[in-house]
Amino acid sequence: MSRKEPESRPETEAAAGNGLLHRRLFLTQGLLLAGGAGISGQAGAQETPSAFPSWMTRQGSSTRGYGQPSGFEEGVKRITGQGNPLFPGVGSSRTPLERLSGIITPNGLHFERHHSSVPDIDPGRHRLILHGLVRQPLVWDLEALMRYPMVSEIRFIECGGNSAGAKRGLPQTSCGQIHGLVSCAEWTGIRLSHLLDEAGLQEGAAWIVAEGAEAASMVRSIPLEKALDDVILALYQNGERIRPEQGYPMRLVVPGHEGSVNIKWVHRIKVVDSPGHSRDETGQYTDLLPDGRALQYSLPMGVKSAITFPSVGMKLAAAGLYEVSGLAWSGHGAIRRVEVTADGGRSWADAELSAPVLTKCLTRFRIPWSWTGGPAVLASRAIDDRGNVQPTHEAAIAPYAETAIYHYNGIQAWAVSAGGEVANVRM
Ligand SMILES: Nc1nc2c(c(=O)[nH]1)N[C@H]1C(S)=C(S)[C@@H](COP(=O)(O)O)O[C@H]1N2
Ligand SMILES: [Mo]
Repeated sequence: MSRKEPESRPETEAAAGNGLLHRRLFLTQGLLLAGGAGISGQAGAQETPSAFPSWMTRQGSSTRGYGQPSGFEEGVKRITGQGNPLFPGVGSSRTPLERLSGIITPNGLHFERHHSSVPDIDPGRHRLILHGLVRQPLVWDLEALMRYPMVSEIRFIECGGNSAGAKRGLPQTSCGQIHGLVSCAEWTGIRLSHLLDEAGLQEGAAWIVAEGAEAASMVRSIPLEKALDDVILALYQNGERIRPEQGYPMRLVVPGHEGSVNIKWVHRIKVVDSPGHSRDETGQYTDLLPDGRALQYSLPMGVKSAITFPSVGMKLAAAGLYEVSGLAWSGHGAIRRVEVTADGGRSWADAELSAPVLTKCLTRFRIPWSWTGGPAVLASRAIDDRGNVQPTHEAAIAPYAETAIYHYNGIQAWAVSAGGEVANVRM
């Protein structure tokens, strides 16, 4: 009997340098590879249980009114900042991107950004007012809004200030700490165009200004064209009513546009002929240029990606086969392609995009990698369906003043040392 040889050797199936492999190796020759490339070494470390574990011999717990993750997952938490005692309630928390998989952010881990604090809104007393350049100003309570036709769409929200740390330096924290001001949820609600149509737009209408109902009322302007396109007045987040932190009982979801225009706790929308130049869009979220001028209303977030596994702070246990995985997104449309390098950008291979691949939505990418145990520099480069390519760090910072912090989407590289430690590096 002759043993069947693998159709091609792992070496000849390389997709790019330093161990990046074609995914079909996983699918058709996965076991052969595993046998030869080290996963078995890891699996071998597990002992065969010699006795029944306690959970097989004792009664467990019963049903719960509202479920919680396993106690063993206690470490999977939002990354919260220090806070400032002078501004209680103000601040942000980040999604631990490297502890999650797929594209949906669980509601309890959706990042937060509060400019004053989280109001405790009684939904029975909350009202939404639509006025300004409309034929008929309107006001709704929640009960009235619930009777409108709704849509459900999976969209990311990314703060304009996300990744600012990576723009300025090389934080050795965690992927979520650096890039976790982005999250993704299924938002259900009413198309804003529907409500604007009902009020009837007047001549000259060109922008809307939206205001939140918290104590310091965040205010932001949105071009009418966008408001009539895909903006949602969202009432549900991943199937349940929006969490207080995300804008209970209603928020705007402005797909692909910087987080701050996604007004939470929205209670007033005014149709106007020019942007409002509010405190929240003049003091912040502008892009300072080298000549001292600043760009305003840079609303769509650029095409971007980051490898979440492996990523900074992790340690690879042994040489062998791994699945490199990460997230890509674009405020301009859908992700068309993600390229991955393991040799610091000398060669690139296309990663597999895991379905669903949706517009203005996080997209999960994956590619097998055979780590030799030597140094490697991993990075990803995303391309969207409008042809936008994620820029290098140098290209991303070039147009702006040195102190500019918003809208950074440069390529993120992670170095794997011979010992398996993963660090944040420039490529
Ligand atoms: N009313 C109100 N809306 C708001 C904010 C706020 O402080 N108040 N923060 C904005 C900013 S800067 C961002 S990035 C997003 C964050 O949304 P999230 O907290 O649901 O992640 O909400 C935006 N909408
Ligand atoms: Mo933000």
